Amino acid sequence: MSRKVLLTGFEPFGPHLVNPSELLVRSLEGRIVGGCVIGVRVLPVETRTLQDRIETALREEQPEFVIGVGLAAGRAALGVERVAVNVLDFDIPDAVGTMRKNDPVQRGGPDGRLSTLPLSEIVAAWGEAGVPGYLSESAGTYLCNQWLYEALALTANAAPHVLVGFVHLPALPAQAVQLGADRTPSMTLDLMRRGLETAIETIALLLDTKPAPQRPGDKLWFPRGLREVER
Ligand code: PCA
Repeated sequence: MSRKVLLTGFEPFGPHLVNPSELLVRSLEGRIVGGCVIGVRVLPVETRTLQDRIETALREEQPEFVIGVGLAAGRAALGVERVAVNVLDFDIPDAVGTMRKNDPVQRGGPDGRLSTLPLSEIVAAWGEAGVPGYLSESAGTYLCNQWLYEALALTANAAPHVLVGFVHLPALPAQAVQLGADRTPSMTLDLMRRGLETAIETIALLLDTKPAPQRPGDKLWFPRGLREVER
């Protein structure tokens, strides 16, 4: 049986007319990579609906792992994020005008949540594949950080286990031209795709060799996210 992976990208936001994360995940929709069938969602950059959209996608797809992808214009390479912080502090409003300053993602939640992807293995695999990529220590305090925090909260007690992580992308070459080539590093969509495929293959291989421990009787998707806790 093939594994299932969920990839999410984001719609364009702020000054950006395109979002490479949307183009990237759409280009992989329905494909099989590393024996994994890829399900895809593209999410609007809306803070109030983000948690619901992630939860719905997880319920519908029931993936073994999920990778969120977003644009971080100005970054020089792919960055797999180590941690999400319990902070929302926007520089610009979201796509529907909501601003959040010094707000928690989850009131009373832990200060940080750590990605459950095999981070060092992914970075090593990028190196071997010739894809520039690194381990990033901050996903920021905007929607991508919120995505990682919410997805980790929603899956914290999920059975079977779901691995969760986030990859930030640099700008596309055409965006670098628009934003100022002297100050905007860029990467082609093809190279980004090779990077994401490499990450998926690495995670799938790891799951093959080290399957997540299953607790007896754990058969169903069982989200115990923050809303379940609050109920
Ligand atoms: N990047 C933003 C949100 C959506 C996206 O693609 C971020 O880095 O938070």
